[in-house]
Amino acid sequence: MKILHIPCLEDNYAYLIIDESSRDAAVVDPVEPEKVLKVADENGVVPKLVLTTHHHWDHAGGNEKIKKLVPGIRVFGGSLDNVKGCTDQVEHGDKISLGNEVNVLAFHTPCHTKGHISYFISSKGEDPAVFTGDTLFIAGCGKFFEGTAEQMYQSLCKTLGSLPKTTRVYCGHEYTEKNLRFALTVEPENEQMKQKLAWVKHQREANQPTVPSTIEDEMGTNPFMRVDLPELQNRVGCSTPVEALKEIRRMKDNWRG
Ligand code: GBP
Ligand code: ZN
Repeated sequence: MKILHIPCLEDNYAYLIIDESSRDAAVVDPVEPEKVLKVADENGVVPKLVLTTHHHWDHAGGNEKIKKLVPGIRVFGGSLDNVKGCTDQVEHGDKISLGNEVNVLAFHTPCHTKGHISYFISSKGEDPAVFTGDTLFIAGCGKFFEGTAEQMYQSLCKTLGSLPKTTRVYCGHEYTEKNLRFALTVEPENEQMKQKLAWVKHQREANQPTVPSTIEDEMGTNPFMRVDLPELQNRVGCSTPVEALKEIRRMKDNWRG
């Protein structure tokens, strides 16, 4: 499979996923359908599926338009999330196939929104990929608009944290540089974070994305995924993973970097 980034709006990413054997394609959060369809056209594919991570307009706001531009396209989205233009509601564990070789598995990852879905994509002989919308960002996580720290802990550290370490992580926004600068205020001596920040600055200066990461990388550099570590809990004055997650989110919400 091939995965292409499509920068949209200020700092959003839509993605085009192509099954090369059948030339079938899916798009994740196509908020600017014309941009996405241009990339699809350049690659000789017409998308058959839309995978919507959550109901916010900067993710689902292009669904009605892409349905007009691509008649028959199916629009997937979380059943608890009131996704615009949704034709197929998905629940945790639902499977969708793309072409002959690509399988999509839906995971309910609530908290940023109630019905947020992350899509895990696999194809034989390749490292899998997960599209995490605004639940897991590279070195960060989404704001808790419609859920609790308990839910975010389950979504981030259990559901996404149990995926294979080599899983490539594709998130909904380019927030990595700011996230890592914040992360270093929590763990100033984390060498892996420092190295990643240097790479991220280099990428951004060259106008290149910092996505994808991997689950393994996130375990080393994402403070919100590191809350099981007692030393991190101590550092933020907490004694459980959920308390630490809540506290680090509160710190980030108040941080003016
Ligand atoms: C910044 O600090 O750089 N631009 C600001 C942050 C996701 S988008 C903007 C922000 O708050 N982003 C959201 C978030 O979760 N950020 C994580 C973080 O700052 O650590 N959105 O566009 C946001 O979800 C939205 C749309 C929100 C509709 C509510 C509704 Br309703
Ligand atoms: Zn959002």
